[in-house]
Amino acid sequence: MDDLREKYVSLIAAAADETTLEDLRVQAVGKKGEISLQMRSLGKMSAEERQLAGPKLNALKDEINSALAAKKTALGDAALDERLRGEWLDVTLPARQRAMGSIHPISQVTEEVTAILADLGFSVAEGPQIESDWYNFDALNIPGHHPARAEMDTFYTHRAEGDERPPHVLRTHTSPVQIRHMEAHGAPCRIICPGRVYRADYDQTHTPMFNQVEGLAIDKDISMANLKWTLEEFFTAFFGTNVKTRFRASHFPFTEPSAEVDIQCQWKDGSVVVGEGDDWLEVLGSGMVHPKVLQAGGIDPAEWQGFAFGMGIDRMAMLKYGIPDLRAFFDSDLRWLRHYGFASLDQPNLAAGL
Ligand code: 2NM
Repeated sequence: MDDLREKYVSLIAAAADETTLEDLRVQAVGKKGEISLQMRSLGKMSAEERQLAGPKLNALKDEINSALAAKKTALGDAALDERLRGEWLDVTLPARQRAMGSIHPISQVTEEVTAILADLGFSVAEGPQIESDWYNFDALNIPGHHPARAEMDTFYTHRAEGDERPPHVLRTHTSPVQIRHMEAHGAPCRIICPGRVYRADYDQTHTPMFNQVEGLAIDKDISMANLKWTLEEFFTAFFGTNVKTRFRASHFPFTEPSAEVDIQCQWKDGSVVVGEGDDWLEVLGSGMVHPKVLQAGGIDPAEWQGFAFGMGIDRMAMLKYGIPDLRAFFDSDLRWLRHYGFASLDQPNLAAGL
């Protein structure tokens, strides 16, 4: 028995893995194991011999079983330690480099303009980019023969052969959204309509698609004074400095009276600085909404009046961020986007001073 004990204790101690250990278990205390065979031989012994050998064999069996269990635990712990060493992760290491996009200046400036005008009580309205000619022209007091239709270099869609209805157009301004809003919600109203507009024109300062924001405020006592204050608040917030404005009498079919608005600026080594100097830069068209336009929107011009304005987002972005070429906005040149783009986690808000 002592030989058996010594043999198995040292074999178990030396076992390097769980398979070896299991083999040892079968060999020692399995059904046909050495110790089990010894136990079976107890039956052939005399009563005295059995009384002596029985408890010793049982004790040996217990001892080997607990040696097996202890070794099994030790092997498991070692395996776990080994795995933890292999799978160890340093969470303080810097993260892997990731390709990061940037916010396009047009998106950035649209958000900035929206934030400022939202703070002044305007909410955003949107509408289709493909419009009927009624919403794009007629409702805005631009009849079929009006030169503005030609001036606007409109993109027309095709009608099926034999379909005599006037073709749809790619909207040339976002004003149709305002007509739709008047129809749906009536007066009073304060909305801005940012979005893409289309004109068949392409040179240094024109692209066939560009972005516009138009504003509309309708109430019982709205005047040009409200328009002037709103725009001056807007420019001052947008450019982050006091900006003088100049209103010049102008003409649009959809407003009467109409004004083009210039902002104070100065030319410094070939680029323009807003808010200082005594030059002027035209940035916006505006006026009091024409009674016929209110009527087209289902609003009674005897009861209500309103101001409207429209400006180019792309141009405002160029002015604020010193971007020289309009066409580069739509080239999808990654170097340009990285240079002029904005961090996605650095979005404008009024509390941060935009
Ligand atoms: C401009 C200039 C002047 C304008 C008018 C309207 C509407 F639909 F309310 F009549 N929306 N926008 C407007 C007026 C737009 O853009 C240069």
